[in-house]
Amino acid sequence: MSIKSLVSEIKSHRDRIVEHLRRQREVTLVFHDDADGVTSAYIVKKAIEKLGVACHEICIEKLFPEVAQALGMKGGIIFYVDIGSPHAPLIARVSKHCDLVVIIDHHNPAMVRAPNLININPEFHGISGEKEASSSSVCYLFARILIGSEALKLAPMALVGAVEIPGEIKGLNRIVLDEALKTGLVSRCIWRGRPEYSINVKGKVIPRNELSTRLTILASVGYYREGPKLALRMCEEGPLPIIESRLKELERERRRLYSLALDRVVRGGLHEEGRIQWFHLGDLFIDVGAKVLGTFCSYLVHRGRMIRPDRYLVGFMHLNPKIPDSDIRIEDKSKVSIRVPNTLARLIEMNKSISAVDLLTRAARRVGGFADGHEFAASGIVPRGKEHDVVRIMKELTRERKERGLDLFF
Ligand SMILES: [Mn+2]
Repeated sequence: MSIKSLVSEIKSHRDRIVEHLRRQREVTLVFHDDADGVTSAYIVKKAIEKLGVACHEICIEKLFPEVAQALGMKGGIIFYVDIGSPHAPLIARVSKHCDLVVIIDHHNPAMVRAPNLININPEFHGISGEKEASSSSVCYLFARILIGSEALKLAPMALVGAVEIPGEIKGLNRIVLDEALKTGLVSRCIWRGRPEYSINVKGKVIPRNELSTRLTILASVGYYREGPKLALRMCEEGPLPIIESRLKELERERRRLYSLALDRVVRGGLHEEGRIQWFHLGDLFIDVGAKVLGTFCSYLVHRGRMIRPDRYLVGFMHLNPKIPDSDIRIEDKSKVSIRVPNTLARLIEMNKSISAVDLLTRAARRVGGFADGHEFAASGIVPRGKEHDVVRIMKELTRERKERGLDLFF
């Protein structure tokens, strides 16, 4: 189990993928709305275009079943990058009409066997998708095998996606770093007092961390304002004036929305029920990507004096039904985010309280929604109008544990 085994798996699929690509004029490329997703999409797009096939890119914030289903009905070839592996069984089920579906991801994968589905994930080969391999690095490996040394020039962008994985650069990301250094487009630099790497994009040199932040802001805050397109363009052409001014606009917009939302939460918008403290922003964030709700919750946990440190913080907002660059709509849904303040985090670490992801996944499922995430942060989608049921179920779930004697501190 190693990088060698990941390489031989990709090699084993290569001829079949090329054969399928040669029969198509265009493929659909679905990617996640952050820097890892954008750089993954950029790398795969360049490799596919090299083979003379065009790409139609669709950026999504979550793997909505409606999106997978609508794309599956259209058939053809679909690539999912930095998204999809955990939902491979669902994708397989709704993609039966497709010639080929290729998932390249590093999130915890679910195993599924379908004749037209390829699920490339480092976790299947004993490589950690949280510590050693970003999705961009796996996509780079894929491109390197698909088009050979022509892919070398894509290594710097893979290194930008790998910013998502904190700490020392190791495993597959390390191999990508070595390849990126060979291009002469990557150099060592000091960033915030630490050794880091700068990337040269069309003559403009920029620390990879800053490039990564900008790509994420474009794709998420700018989600409904052509942000994902501009982010892909930034991978090709670097920080152009038009992109820089759009970024300033988005930063301003985010600050404005944060202060309106904070106002609402402070002025009676924060409700407490059992161990849940929650708020609902309605349509306030409807024109920015739903990821902004999660970052706002994190901001509240760190800065908001009204937030109790021993309770789950839960935020809701109405989800904009549009999926940009497609005719797919996600009607009547709300986005929910959950964050864990510090006192509660210690209890979860000691196994004395339920993790954010378990709590939200169970509550969302009960109302016909879905969720994913980690111990201290998670998010999900629920039917609009079911928000208060979600709160009530979470209240019950946290109380249940107390009665079972797990929460010694409450
Ligand atoms: Mn990722």
